[in-house]
Amino acid sequence: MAFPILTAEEVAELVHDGDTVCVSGFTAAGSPKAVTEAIAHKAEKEHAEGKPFKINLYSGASTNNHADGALARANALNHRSPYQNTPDLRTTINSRDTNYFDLHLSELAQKFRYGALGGIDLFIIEAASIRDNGDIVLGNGVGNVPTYAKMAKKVVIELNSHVTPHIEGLHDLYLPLDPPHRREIPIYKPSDRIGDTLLHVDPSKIIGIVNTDYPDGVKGFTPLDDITKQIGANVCDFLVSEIRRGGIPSSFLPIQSGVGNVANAVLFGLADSKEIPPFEMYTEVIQDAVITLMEKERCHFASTCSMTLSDDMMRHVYDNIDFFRDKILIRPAEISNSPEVIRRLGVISMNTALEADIFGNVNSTHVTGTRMMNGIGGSGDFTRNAYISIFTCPSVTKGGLISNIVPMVSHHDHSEHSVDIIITEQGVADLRGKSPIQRAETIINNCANPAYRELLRDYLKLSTGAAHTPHTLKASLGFHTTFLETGDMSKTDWSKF
Ligand code: 0RQ
Repeated sequence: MAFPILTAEEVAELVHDGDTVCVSGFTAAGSPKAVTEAIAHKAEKEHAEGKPFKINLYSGASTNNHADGALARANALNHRSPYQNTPDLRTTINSRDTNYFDLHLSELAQKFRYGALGGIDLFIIEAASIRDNGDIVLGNGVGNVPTYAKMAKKVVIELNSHVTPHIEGLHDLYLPLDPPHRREIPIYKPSDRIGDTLLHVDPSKIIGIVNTDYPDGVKGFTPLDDITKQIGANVCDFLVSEIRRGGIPSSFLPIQSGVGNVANAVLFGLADSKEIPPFEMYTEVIQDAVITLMEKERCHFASTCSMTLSDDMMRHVYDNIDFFRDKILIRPAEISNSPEVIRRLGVISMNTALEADIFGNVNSTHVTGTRMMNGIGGSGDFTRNAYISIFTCPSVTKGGLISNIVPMVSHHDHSEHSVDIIITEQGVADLRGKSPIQRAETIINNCANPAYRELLRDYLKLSTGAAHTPHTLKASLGFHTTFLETGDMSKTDWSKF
């Protein structure tokens, strides 16, 4: 069956106010680029005529400027899940023009299959190639593709000639059964292949193909600064000390690493360490550093949900795809982030906090407890189930006006029960086996910036009477309220609370 060739605008005409649209990919990798932009233009036209037009958009993680960016600028998003990192969408989320459902990434596909989120009107898939029977070679990211393909009423393919068709074979697509029939996901090491390389789509649902030629548009990294390098070095020192004392097997364990400059610094630190053997990753995103480490034979395998690589690095991988063919598997988000598999493999998780409190709770999402930054992403999937869960952040932000170690986090994403280790450029706080007051002493002494240590110690002294966790509720958000009033947390005066 030859599928009709459509323009993005022709597809957009089939989308109506209130429709639920799902997209392939995970981060900018593998997310569609043309149809979403055409839907945004349609929304602008409808709004200009005084007509309502908003869609519900579901993805694997964040998308890109062509999807989240364009649709947010057109104020065309009603519901959005599970993750985003686009400035324009951040604005419509915080103005409450978009209803954002911030969710653990492993859970969205099953929430759809369990019927919690309604049906899917249109599914847009970015593909490297398509066969007449509807079999598709996906692009650089998978996300929730198998579930969306199964449930969608209509499917459109964005056939992106920028993605090499030789990517075929890197994907491993697997759809678990739903309870009460679910069995274990049979992954016993990161490189276990359990599913199909091709996505099978019922050809009768495919309305056509839109031809595109776009890179994913992932930006390269800024050079590492002294703070990120020191955080990376502290993570490596911690992991080496764990290997030495037998806490981590000498053969090492698979690692998960979040996104951003700190994550890159940590990976390069691991690569340089003489005592850490070549390692495997069981993670959701691989960044440029992983490719470099594979070529240096420091990382020998990565199970991921996407290759979120800068455009130059992506081209390098395409040009050398046979080298990477047995080193990378790209899986659906509910498999890459499966709590069951993460727990079984003993994954060491490394994610970034906006702020952590002295008792070990972490806020990854809300600036001063109210404004959404990005979302929880996969950090909770990994943290809660990790062999050792690590959070990193600089000790201060905005030139020291904000302490990232606070008396009480202003929003809770990861609780004291899930967070094992906190690391800043100041040092390492190992929270395992410690009571709240012991954790507070360790975090203040080892991780807080010296400029804030006395203030944090003085906060603990405010607590009188019997208290397992010595909070003083009326002062617990004193750092944040002082920052909102004066723009400087270090001006906190406990006598005022
Ligand atoms: O602001 O952009 O104005 O400079 O937050 O902070 O230090 O650049 O760190 O880019 O690694 O992001 C937690 C947001 C960190 C990210 C978070 C300000 C700071 C800066 C960014 P500017 P940095 P990063 C894998 C796992 C949740 C999802 C996750 C994140 C900006 O890592 O979204 O882990 N994590 N997913 O100045 C006010 C504070 C602040 C603060 C930093 N305490 N108060 N502002 N900033 N701390 C990926 C996926 O799941 C797909």
